[in-house]
Amino acid sequence: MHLLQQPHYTHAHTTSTPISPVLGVPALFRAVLRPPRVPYRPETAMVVLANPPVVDQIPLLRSPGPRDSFAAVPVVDLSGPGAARAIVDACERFGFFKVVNHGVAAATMDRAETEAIRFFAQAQADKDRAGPAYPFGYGSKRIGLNGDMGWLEYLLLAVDSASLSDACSVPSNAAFRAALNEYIAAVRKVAVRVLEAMAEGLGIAPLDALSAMVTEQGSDQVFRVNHYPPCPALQGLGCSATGFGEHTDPQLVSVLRSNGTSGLQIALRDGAQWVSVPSDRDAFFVNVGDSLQVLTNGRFKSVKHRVVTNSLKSRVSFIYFGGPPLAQRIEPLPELLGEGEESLYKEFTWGEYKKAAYKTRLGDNRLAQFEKK
Ligand SMILES: O=C(O)CCC(=O)C(=O)O
Repeated sequence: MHLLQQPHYTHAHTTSTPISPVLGVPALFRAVLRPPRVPYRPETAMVVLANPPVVDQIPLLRSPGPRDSFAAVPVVDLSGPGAARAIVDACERFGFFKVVNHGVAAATMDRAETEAIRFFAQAQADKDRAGPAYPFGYGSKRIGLNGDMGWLEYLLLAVDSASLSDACSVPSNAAFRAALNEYIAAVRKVAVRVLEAMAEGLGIAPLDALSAMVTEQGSDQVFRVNHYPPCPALQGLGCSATGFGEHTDPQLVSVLRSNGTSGLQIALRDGAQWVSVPSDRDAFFVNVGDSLQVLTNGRFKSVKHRVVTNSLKSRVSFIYFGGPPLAQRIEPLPELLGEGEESLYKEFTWGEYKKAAYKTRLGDNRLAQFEKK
């Protein structure tokens, strides 16, 4: 039993409150959530929402099908000679790529996943003691402070240098903390190698021009563990609950790894088409963030992405977000500006961008207010 469901579902034969906008299937949605009033028969008893005010606000999405699968995800062999060129090409085309031959031991990833599953399997009251998520800790369904909701629970954790910040005691379990610290040290190395290869591919010197921003003293690194329980109530209805609503990541890069359950989607062609990323528990997926878009003066695009929950299987994901120190100026690197080319953006620091981002909804175009008109 996935504990996230416990406080929100009950079996009853009553009319439920509609969840929210169902994209593209309103009639179906009404039929499910406002069943005709018929005499009670146990076999028609249905799952209804006992705590609708929260779940009410989770938007539904069309369930992805096989035709939505994105077979062309660029794959970068991080140990191969062509990594630098392949990364630049993928960042220009999609702002997204998959990394293989990354050198992180499967045991490191498995240990972190096992401990995360153990954490989320605790009683809700125990998990709630690790909350709230802001600034850091456990959260459930509410993402950020501006009304975004998703069918997930998560841990939002601060990273100091290459491990969890001692200033935050969550998670308190020693085995979980040790597993996450081992994972964070490893994934951070992947982020550094990716950023170094990126600098090489872009022809920027020194090689650590980008990676130093996420490793130097005071760099703003965040780690997130997401758990998306299955949502069986929607099985076979053609729609799925939004796990994590569409957004771009504000930092330089994010490095994601998930269990074998798919759900991640990225937007192609400026958001005109959503495609599903086939899951690969042995690989990492890298997102270009807004800051990297600005550092490259728009040559790389931060990728819009979201998560659609599965009706039958849980998804567990780990995301390392590499951000610079608060005082770091986010502006195009001089080497990347052509003759006479000007920055597309106003001047700002990472601290200013982060402050502005906290005031926005997930799906807002946060960079818009920093663009030169
Ligand atoms: O859980 C995932 O796969 C992606 C989540 C995500 O985009 C995020 O936490 O920012």
